[in-house]
Amino acid sequence: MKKAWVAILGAGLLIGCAGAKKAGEPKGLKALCVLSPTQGNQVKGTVEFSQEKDGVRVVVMVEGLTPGKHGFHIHEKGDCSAPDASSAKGHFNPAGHDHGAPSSKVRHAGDMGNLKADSKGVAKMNYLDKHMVLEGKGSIVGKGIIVHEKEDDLKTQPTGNAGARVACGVIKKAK
Ligand SMILES: [Cu+2]
Ligand SMILES: [Zn+2]
Repeated sequence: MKKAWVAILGAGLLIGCAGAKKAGEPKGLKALCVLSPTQGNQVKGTVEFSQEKDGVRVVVMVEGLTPGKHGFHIHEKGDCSAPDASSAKGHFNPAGHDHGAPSSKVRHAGDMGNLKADSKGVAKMNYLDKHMVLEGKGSIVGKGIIVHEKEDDLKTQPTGNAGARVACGVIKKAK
């Protein structure tokens, strides 16, 4: 009897989700990523993405950093299972471009440049990204986000030479 109820509840939830998906307008798309520390680090935070008319608004809040700049990218795998987050693999690069700055015409879709931490180790960033998309081909949903130990020099291929990975998270679709 209990099993039957679970099955009915499960079917109801599935129908509910399918309905919600259909009703969503592209301009209302949002995604969220919670960043957790890799082994031996204390860096954590959140990244919110929301579709705007001219691009994707990226709002970041990270703490536990050393003061200064830290490379900040979307990586190709939404997999933070390795203690050093190497499981997230390389920069998300569906177009096969070179690494660059967020403002570059040619860059990886995942190149978000650097976070700049203040003397308390807190970094906040809010910018409009014209390369990333939240649905369809090249969508960032399901990909990983990495915060690095060092500054991204925005030039060195293919990583920006930003060093170790101090925090990792997976981008999930949000309502
Ligand atoms: Cu990276
Ligand atoms: Zn890159």
